[in-house]
Amino acid sequence: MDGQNPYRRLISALQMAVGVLELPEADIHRQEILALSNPSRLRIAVFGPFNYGKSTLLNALLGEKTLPMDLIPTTGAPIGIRYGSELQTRIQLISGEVITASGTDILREYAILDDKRRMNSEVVAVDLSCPHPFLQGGVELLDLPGTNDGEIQDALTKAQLLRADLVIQLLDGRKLITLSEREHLRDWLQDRGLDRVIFVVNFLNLLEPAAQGEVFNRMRDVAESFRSHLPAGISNLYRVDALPALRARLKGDMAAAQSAGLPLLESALQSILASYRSVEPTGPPPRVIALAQQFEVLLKEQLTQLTLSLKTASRDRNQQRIAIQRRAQTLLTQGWQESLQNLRLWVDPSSLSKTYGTAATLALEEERFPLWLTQTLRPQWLHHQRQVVGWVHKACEFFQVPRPPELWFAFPQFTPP
Ligand SMILES: Nc1nc2c(ncn2[C@@H]2O[C@H](COP(=O)(O)OP(=O)(O)OP(=O)(O)O)[C@@H](O)[C@H]2O)c(=O)[nH]1
Ligand SMILES: [Mg+2]
Repeated sequence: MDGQNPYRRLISALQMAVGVLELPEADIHRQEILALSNPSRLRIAVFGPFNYGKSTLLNALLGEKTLPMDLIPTTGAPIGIRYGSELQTRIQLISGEVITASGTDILREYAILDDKRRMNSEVVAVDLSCPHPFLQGGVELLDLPGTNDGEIQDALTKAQLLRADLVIQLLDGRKLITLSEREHLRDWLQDRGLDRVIFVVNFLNLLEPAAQGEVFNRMRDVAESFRSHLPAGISNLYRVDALPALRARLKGDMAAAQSAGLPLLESALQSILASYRSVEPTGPPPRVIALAQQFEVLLKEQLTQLTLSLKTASRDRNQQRIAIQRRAQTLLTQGWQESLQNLRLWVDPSSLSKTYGTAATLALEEERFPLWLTQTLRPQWLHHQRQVVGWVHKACEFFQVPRPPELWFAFPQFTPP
């Protein structure tokens, strides 16, 4: 650990938080921290309204129809694509179950929107492994659901965007970018500290050739007004015709791919990634800050719960102590009262004369009354007294209070008549 670098220190603190919170292996935060601990992992998110060709563009980059794409709003969960020796899908469900399947057909079952444009609420994360060289060395591509298609989707997409090192913002060449759309871009990206953004204009191929240049220039204004933080000499605006690019890749047609704009985007991505890799981060990027904030909330919740259970435990302990003391007090008082009652009964003149009358008379007659007193009556008297005093001492011991001064009754002095 580099103790001097605040970014590395933050990552270590977050790693510790994963342990403290005892997050399960499937937890998305835990995975995120593990990914951050591996500094070579760089995440590129493709972002934009639905049907802008995000999934198509990613498929073109991967050279395969890996991701579901359709004319209707489609992508129903953020899909992470990392390097792996085989094309495989891994779906994590809210129940903790993990489904792995070869290929990506299973995405149609779990990662597309339903007919009401809702996400599958059972799905926590969707990850693909794909043997494409572009992903080698720790690049992760992220296909996001379209925005403006539902509050929950938007919130999820926002969270995912913060995890990205680079955002590819898709623009639709067929549509004019209105002022409100510019504001939307600012809300989603710039105001949230996301400045590593490149714009890709799609669908220009559907315009008349004469209009294409004009539209692209208008898009340039949009891109220039957005202060992207990119390596020197790298433009933040590209034209890619996603579907023709994908078709060209599927056919292996280099020239067609070139005219669809794909290689230019690819080489820009490579340059950006190389430049990010060469710089050791000194301060945490927005996504790490966002993650740290989420952890702060989780840790605070944990702290509140622990403080509460600590308070409850100490209150319970206190109540238990009080209950034990009450019980002891009752038993001690009962014992003491019984012993006192026994003493009272014993000293009662009529019971004394009933028990000892005959023996006392005999002792008097035989002139051994003092001896009888010491050997017979006095031990009985002492026995009863000890019983009473014993309870008082027990109570003192239990309640940890000093014993009272000698509790003693003098044995009456008898002078024989
Ligand atoms: N003609 C033409 N069609 C395209 C182009 N790019 C994408 N499409 C089509 O547009 C539709 C939407 O593409 P997707 O890639 O599914 O769009 P998306 O942005 O991923 O959509 P969501 O996942 O729903 O947010 C699909 O039918 C694509 O075939 C293009 O450059 N030209
Ligand atoms: Mg999609």
